[in-house]
Amino acid sequence: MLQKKAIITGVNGQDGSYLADFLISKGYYVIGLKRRTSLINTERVDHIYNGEITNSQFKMCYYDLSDASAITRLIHYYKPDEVYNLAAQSHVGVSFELPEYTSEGIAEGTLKILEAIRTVNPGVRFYQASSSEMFGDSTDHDERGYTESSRMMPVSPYAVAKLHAHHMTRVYRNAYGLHASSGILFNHESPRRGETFVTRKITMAAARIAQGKQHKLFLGNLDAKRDWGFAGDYVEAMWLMLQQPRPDDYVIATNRTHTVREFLEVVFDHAGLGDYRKYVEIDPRLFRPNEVPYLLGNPEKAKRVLKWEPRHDMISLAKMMYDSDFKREQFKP
Ligand code: NDP
Ligand code: GDR
Repeated sequence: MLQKKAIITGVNGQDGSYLADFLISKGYYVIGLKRRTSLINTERVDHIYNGEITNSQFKMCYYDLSDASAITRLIHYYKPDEVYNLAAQSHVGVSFELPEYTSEGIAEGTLKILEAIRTVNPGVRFYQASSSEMFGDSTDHDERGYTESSRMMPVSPYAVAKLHAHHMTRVYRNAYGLHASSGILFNHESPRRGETFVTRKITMAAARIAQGKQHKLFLGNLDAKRDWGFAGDYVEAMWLMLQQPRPDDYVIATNRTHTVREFLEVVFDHAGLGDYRKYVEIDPRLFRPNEVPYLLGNPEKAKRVLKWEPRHDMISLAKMMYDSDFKREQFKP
């Protein structure tokens, strides 16, 4: 059987690195796309890059969301079976400070890839990293949470751009018959999560506090509710979407929601630090101009069609992340 080939944009990111691990375990040849940075930041894929499989299953190439010719050339040259579009300025808070940059990368960058696929080879299967942020402050859900057809009311530049890319993916699917699917993924975290997202910020701080290296943790809104899952579980759902006979949109979530405060309580309790309020201070600068107050996803369709189930919940995830950060901190000066 011919070895399948996949392009992953944003391979250095949290999801890109887990997806590369997953696809390599399935026998794929992975072309991971990274942007140029002044310092090397391939830490999340170094275990692949430095491993023995590099030549037969993994290669990295330069790419930027703004460069249509680069993605066209890469699709033409490597002839991938699948393209996973994970690259983005993915921090919601930062998108209020960099709205044009965030929006152009996500909205126009996705369109450039769709156009490249349509032009070079419409048979390439495409995955778009859509987001639960697109629901914004919509209240169009029942007690089981948001579904694929719930009304979306984005409240940040990031989420508006993601909604643009989400609809563009649907338009290319319907207009040109592309096998283009969007995963509406709710928050997913891991020991590889970026250090400025709230879960990782909390687990890193608790690990440092437990080792006497830090005394305070500054946070913003503790009342926001999120449906948190494990990134390693979610990349499998991305792959499953592209293995279906027909493209479609799927909500990927755990169907449990918790406040930031509850995440804090689980981590500080697991760390043996007791009441988090001894360490946490609220910094008004960390509040956003607009906030998504509540997210709960109903992954019933993914369970039924993809046979996908999350393996981790918020509590096992929080403990996994804290334990990993505690170990990592022990090796730092
Ligand atoms: P990360 O921020 O960890 O990774 C994003 C990746 O995109 C990074 O490798 C980054 O490069 C790269 N990137 C950013 N801007 C550009 C650009 N202009 N050109 C090329 N590459 C770029 O995000 P996640 O892995 O957490 O998320 C993956 C995708 O899924 C994102 O699109 C995100 O918006 C979306 N998503 C994430 C969810 C989550 O909870 N994690 C939930 C729903 C959607 P560099 O490493 O150099 O910074
Ligand atoms: P989110 O994740 O905005 O949901 O986007 P984040 O972890 O940044 O925020 C979650 C909630 O925590 C509150 N919060 C803080 N957030 C950060 N980053 N830092 C803080 O100090 C802090 N204090 C409180 C936030 O206000 C928010 O309510 C993530 C990203 O991965 C997106 O790319 C993705 O699309 C969505 O999840 C689904």
